[in-house]
Amino acid sequence: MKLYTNRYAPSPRRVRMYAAEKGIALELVEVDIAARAHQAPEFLAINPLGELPVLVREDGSTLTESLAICRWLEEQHPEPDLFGRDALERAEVNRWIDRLMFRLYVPTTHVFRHTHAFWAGRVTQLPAWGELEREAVRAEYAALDAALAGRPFVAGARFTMADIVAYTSVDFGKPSGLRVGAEQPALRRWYEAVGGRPSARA
Ligand SMILES: N[C@@H](CCC(=O)N[C@@H](CS)C(=O)NCC(=O)O)C(=O)O
Repeated sequence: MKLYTNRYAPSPRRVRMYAAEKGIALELVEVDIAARAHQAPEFLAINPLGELPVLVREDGSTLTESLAICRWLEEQHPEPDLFGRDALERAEVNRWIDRLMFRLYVPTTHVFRHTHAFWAGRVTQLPAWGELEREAVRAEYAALDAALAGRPFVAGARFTMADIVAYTSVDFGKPSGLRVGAEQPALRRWYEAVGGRPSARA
């Protein structure tokens, strides 16, 4: 299977990290966002939204949305389980995924889009909005720190998709100057532990 991806972007990274944890081999096709290759007619024919990632299945059909891709792969490759082994664990993993997508990932992308030089001239930037979103991200770091003080991983005792969503989002804060500080020791411990997994380099 082929994955249209970009090495710097957090959404395709979610899928690469997930696939690495599962041992699923994907043929990576790099799409250069900086060169606007994702807006070229050839790529828009694959995903009219002009977004990454896109999975191309063995039958040639395509699937977009990083979480839909991972959930589809999970059904084909149930082990090792990353979405929850029973109803209760699945609910907890999904609760964290939904929360983190809204309260961590999206605000982190807003900070990048509205305050970073990369997007200057590419989109209309509203720096004040970016700074407000920076505060939202910091608040979610503090909430994650509190949650992780009581358990090793985001959704409980073991590594799941919730950790992939959290890790790729926190890591994507770096270009915008967002950092996990010493005042958040549980978050820092978790961030370093997850960053040490081979899948973090995928
Ligand atoms: N909800 C989508 C988000 C996809 C998305 O926004 N991808 C970004 C990279 S992280 C993208 O392709 N951005 C191109 C652009 O904004 O022009 C997913 O999870 O796959």
